[in-house]
Amino acid sequence: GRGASDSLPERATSCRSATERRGRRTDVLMMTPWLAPIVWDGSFNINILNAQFHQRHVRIGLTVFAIKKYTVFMKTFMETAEKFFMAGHKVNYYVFTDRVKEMPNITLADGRQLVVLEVPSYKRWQDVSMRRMEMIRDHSSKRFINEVDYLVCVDVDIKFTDEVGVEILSDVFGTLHPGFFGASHVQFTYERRKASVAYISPDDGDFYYAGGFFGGTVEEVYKLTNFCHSEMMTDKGNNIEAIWHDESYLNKYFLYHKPTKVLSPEYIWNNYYGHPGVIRKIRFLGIPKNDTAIRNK
Ligand code: UD2
Repeated sequence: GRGASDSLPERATSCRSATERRGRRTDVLMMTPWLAPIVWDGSFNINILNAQFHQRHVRIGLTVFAIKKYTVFMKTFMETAEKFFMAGHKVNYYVFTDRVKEMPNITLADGRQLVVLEVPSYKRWQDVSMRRMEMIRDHSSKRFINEVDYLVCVDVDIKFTDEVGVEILSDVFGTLHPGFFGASHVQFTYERRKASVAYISPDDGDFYYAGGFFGGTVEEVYKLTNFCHSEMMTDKGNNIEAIWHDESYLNKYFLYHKPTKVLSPEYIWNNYYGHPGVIRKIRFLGIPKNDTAIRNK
């Protein structure tokens, strides 16, 4: 048949949005089945978004944990965040650590501050990773709710390599794990043992979300972390621990509480997965580490 565009009058063509005229992304999924945006490079105009969020005087909290040897990642983390994370906005860094003395001394831009929160450490690295949920929850109701509008909760063994701005902000958001964004839901590494409350049936699942980058309003992050921590405690009581720890419980949460925005793997890339063409910008990049040397010490 004849292509529809051949017969379109000039007027109709000009109804396309500016984004479309500049070249809409047709190579990636831009919307979840429940109509939440999936944030890819080229899907937003940062100047318009910055103006909107400045009008609201938005305050953002970035939570990160540097427990035991992981303090070595702090300097690069902070330096690259100063360059690329929410430039021009009000930012509080909330650093949870058991080694306050090892925190780097870095000059911060105007409107940004470092808040060091001293917390206990756990013997097993799995517990260190999982207990983040409890600590974020507790500080959300005690402190974060009075100080910031949104929380962004990330791993520390990562560096910012490009802009991460207000385009990520929404009521509750998760990030597509770089290892699974092209995979089918049966391949996702959800918890598959029914004995765990993190269990997800092979019939279910939308996406596989990374444990290392999620967030939302303080209220929503409270609900998310409270759910994950409670579910972990239930499993602990039954002597079972989900296969990917906090990440498994996070995936369970997002199955039943759909994120209002989903970030593309640009936001938590790892060179282990190469550099496919759909990844136009690598914004947040995992730092290779020797797991056995850095954990459990
Ligand atoms: C993945 C997830 C992570 C978590 C973990 C659970 C990504 C990129 N990362 O990371 O979020 O779900 O799997 O298995 O999706 N930490 C310390 N001290 C320690 C151990 C851990 O501070 O001794 C903190 C630190 O902030 C670190 C985080 O816990 O970034 C997660 O631990 P990891 O990075 O060793 O776990 P990994 O890389 O398997």
